[in-house]
Amino acid sequence: MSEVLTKKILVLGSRWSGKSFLIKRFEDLCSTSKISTDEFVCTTATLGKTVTPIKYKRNHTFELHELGGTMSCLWKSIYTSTDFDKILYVIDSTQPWSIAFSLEQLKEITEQIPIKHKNVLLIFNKTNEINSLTKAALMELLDIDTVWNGDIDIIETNARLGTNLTAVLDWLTR
Ligand SMILES: Nc1nc2c(ncn2[C@@H]2O[C@H](COP(=O)(O)OP(=O)(O)OP(=O)(O)O)[C@@H](O)[C@H]2O)c(=O)[nH]1
Ligand SMILES: [Mg+2]
Repeated sequence: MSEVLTKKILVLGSRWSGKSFLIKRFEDLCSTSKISTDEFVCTTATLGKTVTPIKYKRNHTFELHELGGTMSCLWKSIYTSTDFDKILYVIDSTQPWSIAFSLEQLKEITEQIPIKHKNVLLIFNKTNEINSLTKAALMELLDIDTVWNGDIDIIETNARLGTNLTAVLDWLTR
């Protein structure tokens, strides 16, 4: 019987970007294989860290470690003291003013811990909202091609509508 290894996933991103909402959606998807998009989901700002275990398909288990955006001054003590397999970095596509700072922060983090770029996923969340920027506009704004040499995976999601959630889970299994 093959052994099921639990991957530790660090979930970061500015406050209000949708980390907790996405995690709630992943939990629902993994436990019931469907999500109810008309259900009202309430999240509150995450203070410190939350750890959510999820089991995906038959043989993938993940621990999602979310660090709340309001406590970003404490992030370093956490991400440097634990080994994470992958990082999900959530960006709010409706808030272009917070994005440049977010990306600088992510770059700094990836220089401080031994994680390969292929294990970092940028999530453009809240896409398809009336005030969201397109992927092309975000990539230009973030200068992705220069800063990351095009060497970073990006998935657009909408936690409210449930768009591309399985694409993120599949990325985690790689
Ligand atoms: N319209 C829309 N709203 C979203 C989406 N994802 C999250 N939200 C909303 O954005 C708000 C913040 O979501 P959270 O998941 O609490 O944000 P967070 O990143 O965990 O925030 P912190 O814990 O403070 O760092 C909530 O009101 C969510 O309902 C989305 O895809 N579309
Ligand atoms: Mg949160």
